[in-house]
Order: sequence, then structure tokens, then C-alpha cells
Amino acid sequence: LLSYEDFEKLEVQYPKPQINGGIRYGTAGFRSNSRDLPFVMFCCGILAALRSRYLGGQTIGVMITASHNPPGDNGVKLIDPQGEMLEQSWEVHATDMANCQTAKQLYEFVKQFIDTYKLHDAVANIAWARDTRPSGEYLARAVEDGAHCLKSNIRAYKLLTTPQLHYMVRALNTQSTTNPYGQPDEEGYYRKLAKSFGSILKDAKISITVDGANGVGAIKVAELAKVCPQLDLTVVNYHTDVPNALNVECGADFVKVQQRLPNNVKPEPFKTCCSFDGDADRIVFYYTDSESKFHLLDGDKISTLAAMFLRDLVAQAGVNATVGVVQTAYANGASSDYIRDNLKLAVEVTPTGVKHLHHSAQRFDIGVYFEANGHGTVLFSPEALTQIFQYEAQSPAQKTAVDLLRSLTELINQTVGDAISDMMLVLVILSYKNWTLKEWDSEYNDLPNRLVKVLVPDRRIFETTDAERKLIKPEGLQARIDSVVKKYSKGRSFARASGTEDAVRVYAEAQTRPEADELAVRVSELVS
Ligand code: NG1
Ligand code: ZN
Repeated sequence: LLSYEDFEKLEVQYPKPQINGGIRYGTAGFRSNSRDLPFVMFCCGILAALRSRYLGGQTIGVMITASHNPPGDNGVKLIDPQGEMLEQSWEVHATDMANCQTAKQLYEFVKQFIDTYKLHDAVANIAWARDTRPSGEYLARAVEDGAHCLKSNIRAYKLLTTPQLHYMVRALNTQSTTNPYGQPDEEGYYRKLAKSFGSILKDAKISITVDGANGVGAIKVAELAKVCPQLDLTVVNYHTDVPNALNVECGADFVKVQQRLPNNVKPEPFKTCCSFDGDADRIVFYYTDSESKFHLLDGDKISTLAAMFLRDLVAQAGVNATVGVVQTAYANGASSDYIRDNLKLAVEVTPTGVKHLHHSAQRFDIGVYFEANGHGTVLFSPEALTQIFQYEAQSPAQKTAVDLLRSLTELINQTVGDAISDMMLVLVILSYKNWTLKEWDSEYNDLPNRLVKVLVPDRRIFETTDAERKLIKPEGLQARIDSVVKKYSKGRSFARASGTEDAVRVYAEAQTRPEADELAVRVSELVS
């Protein structure tokens, strides 16, 4: 650790957040207006170094992004060695550090941490990346200065998508093991995806239009296309040089919430289109029909497609592995019914936040998880992977199925939801089934639904249970919601405090569009 004097000199460069009630490491790490973040970033640099020392020098990732938030925001998330989210018990350390009031307090915290865990002589390795937000460059310097307080080795990837950094971290930490995840650089990432995509699709050529949200995903998906001859890619909203364009009137969040086309995508009947969010860890698909009507295929549609395909493939291969699906309360009720009743697969519901879904999916041999907003992936358990790779096919049909399964385990980013990798997975499945988005969409009909943000004086009074589907506080509110919901055919509605915004979210779905809208309004009135 630096001497206190050196530490103090560094620390004064980075102003502390002026936020009432402090700042908290939540489901999306720290996220706020970029003004509030220099000191927070400095702390995250230190914490990443402590975590790396604590884990015997394994590389820890630091991703600087605010995903789909407005351009003036930024944020930071730490990535654990296998590419997973920071272990939950360390989130409190992050919060404690970021809320230190003085340099002395922070210095004492770090010193005591080092003493308690005997981290004096350990080495630290850190890898950071950022999205295209202009504030990212300065904030990255704060991360580096924090990490340097503990004499860390730093690998600066600079511009990457969030899932690319998750890939790099896992690749770095497995490179000298018997099971390396991939080459830990961009070329390695593209090559891994392009190789499996190419081995599956051979000389096919698949067209897709990608709305890059004017963010980092636009640049990176174009890089991939250069080494992937099967992909006939059109990228729109790639203006990363216009900082205020990020996520504005475009991107996965805009399309999902507004349920309409983003800027610069013209309605061409049945054209295959998708939108990434600002850091390319979310994707939604959509098309317009011959009447220019917009049709959205969100995270629920992606997970049902993937679950169906993998279920059938496993059966064809003769591999003994069960497929399960993990959703949140925001999943469309029609999708949950379809998985249970038509696909005959297990569905689990967890609280909002990718880490909950990810952990739950790890309990299946093959766990498919997606949030309705388009964040998700597929996880293969170590036992399932062993089976798939050691399996000896008994027939040519089995061999074809096993080969495809093997390629899919390479194509899917198993560290975290990845818009680029998810896009390729969907294209492979559609190509195998010879489906357009229309056939995919017709598997089941989404119930009309509405998501509303309700501003309340204090969202902390809203406490939930049953994977956030029921309120236990304020007392009596759930009973009032239930009695309203009862009046609507196929009605379902719930309210919970957002983890990323100062608001309560109300979700409602019902048999018809007017009913869903009315239900949303009535429950919002009860909440506010
Ligand atoms: P909150 O603000 O807690 O609802 C939102 C998304 C989550 C997740 C996180 C992290 C919805 C309804 N909620 O959480 O799914 O993506 O942000 O980015 O979309
Ligand atoms: Zn994102």
C-alpha cells in the first residue's frame, strides 16, 4: 500500500459523490450521473486489487458502463475470475468504501482489510474496459490510480462491450489451465464465435440489421462480421462519435419499453432486425409485417426458442441432460405457460437482477435464463459438458446432433448475457428450423402488457416476497392490488421498488391491450 501522504494526494483528485443517503453497489454495480463517480471509481480500483490479492492474484475485471442509461450517466461493475458478477458478500465492502467521508477513513479501511486477510505481499491483476461514454476515459484513470495504490498489474482493454470483458477475464484466468476459455484478446473473442458459427452454418449467408444504440456494440459487431463470412450484417445507429446519441430513440431498452421501431430502421416487411443496448449485453428482435405492424421478440421469446431447440437437440443426440428455464416476474405470462404446457420444461422464477437468474440456471444441466428485457444466456453444467464432449454417437443422426451441441457450447457466452453471441445463437436456430421471425413469433402470443414507472416519496417502504410478485409492505396494499387484478381476464400485476432508479415499477398484463393499460393505471394509483 502507498504511504498515507501519497494516497491522500491521489484521493483528493477525485471528488466524492454528493448524494443524499450515500451511494450503493446494487444489481447493476454503482450507477449514477458521471459527476458523482470519480471517487467511487477510485475505490473500485482499490477494491478490485484487494479482491485479486484475496484470490491469489487471479485477474478481476472492472467494467465502466451505464448500459442503457442516458449518455450523462456512468457506472462500474466488478467481475470475478470466472467471468461472473462480483460475489455478493463483497458488495458491502464496495458500498462501505464508496461512502467513506475522508481520505483517512478510506486509508484505514484498506489497511485493516490487508491486515485482517494477510494480503501484505500478495500480487494483484486487474483488467478494465469501458463503453463509449466520454466520461469513461477520465473515470478509467481513477480506477487505475486506485489499483496503483496496491501496486497492481493492469491490463487496459479500453473500449469493449460488457460481455467481452467478462470473456477476457475468464480467458485470462484459464489460459494456463487444461481448459482455456479462449485467447484473451478481441481477436480471440471474434475467432471463437466466428469459428463455431461457421462450422454450423457452412456456406449459408444470413442477413440481419442491427441497431447498435450508437454504442460500443455497433463497433464490435462490425468487427466480428469482418471475420464471419456467413453474416450479412447491416449496422444502423453506429454514431459513437456523437456522445448524446447513445441510447436515444434507439437501442434494446427503447424498443422494449416503447414497443416500436428505433430511429433509422425503416419498416420493410419481415426483415430480420435486432437492437443492442448501450453496452451490448441485451438484445431484442423485431419485424414489421405487410401492414407495417410492429412485432417484438423479447427475452422471453429468445429463451423459449433456445429452450425448445436445446431440448430437441439433446433428445436427438441421446444425451441425458435436463433443460430448465429461469425467468423473473416480468416474464410474459404466456411465455411461462408455453414453457410448462407445450415444451413441458421446468420454469423457475427469481428476483430481478442477472446474478439471481444466473445462480438459479446453474442448478440445471442446461439452464436457459433471460430477463424479458433481453439480457440472458444458456449455461451448461460441468457434468453436461463432460457428457457432450465424451459422448460416442450411435448413429449419423446422433453424431450430427452432438456436433451441433458442441459448437453451441462454444458459440454461447457462458459468462454472462451477450447481445452478439445471443444474436448468433438465434440466427443459428432460425436457420436450422428454416424459420423467419414470423414463424418464431407464432409459437405463442404474448399477453398485452404495460410497464409503468411510479414516482413515490420513499421507495424503500415497498417490501416484497415470492420472487418480488407480492408486497408484504406497505401493509394491506397487496390485498387491494389483488382485488383489482381479479376483475381482469388473465390479469396479473405486481409492484416493486426499482434497484436502479428512484421509482416503483408497476407491471400489468391482461387478455386485451385496453385491459392491460387500465390495470396498469389502476395499480399505479394504488401505489402512489
Ligand atoms: P430495476 O431498476 O431494479 O427494475 C433494471 C431492470 C432489470 C435489470 C437491472 C440492471 C427491468 C424491469 N428491470 O432493474 O431487469 O436489467 O435494471 O440493469 O427491466
Ligand atoms: Zn446493458
